[in-house]
Amino acid sequence: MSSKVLVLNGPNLNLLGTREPEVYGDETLADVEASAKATGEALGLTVTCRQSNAEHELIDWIHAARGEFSAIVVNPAALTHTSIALLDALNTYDGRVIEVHISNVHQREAFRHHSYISGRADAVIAGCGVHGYDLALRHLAKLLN
Ligand code: CA2
Repeated sequence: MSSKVLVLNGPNLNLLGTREPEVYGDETLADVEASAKATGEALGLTVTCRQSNAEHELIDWIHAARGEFSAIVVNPAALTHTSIALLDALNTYDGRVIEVHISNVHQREAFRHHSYISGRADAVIAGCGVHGYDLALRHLAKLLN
């Protein structure tokens, strides 16, 4: 279990690479997930990737991660700014949590400046593009090994 990492992506991130490339880049979610798996493999981590547009599904996956995954990398997308339910779910989880945002949310609209998740996260990465997922995995490799 010590090397198992769950990468979770929230609402609308299935559209990565298809719209707003100036904000989110031109890589697709499939590209991001393939890269996360390859980076994980190189670091000795087994990476499982999931994306949902449904808050309850993300919550169910976090519950199921207890005792199964030693860390979660999560981009909660817009739920970052709205979801106490997602925060409560992460608070039931004992492993490491890294919050990733592709864009620099602090350079954007004021409503994106607050995150319900950051207080629970062990680290927060924003504004590094999709490279942020790789950075999160590299940090986890240090923490977990
Ligand atoms: O920068 C990020 O990663 C965000 O989590 C992305 C969310 C946004 O609500 C957060 O404030 C910051 C939005 C995800 C929408 O994804 C799309 C991707 C491609 C095209 C359209 C939407």
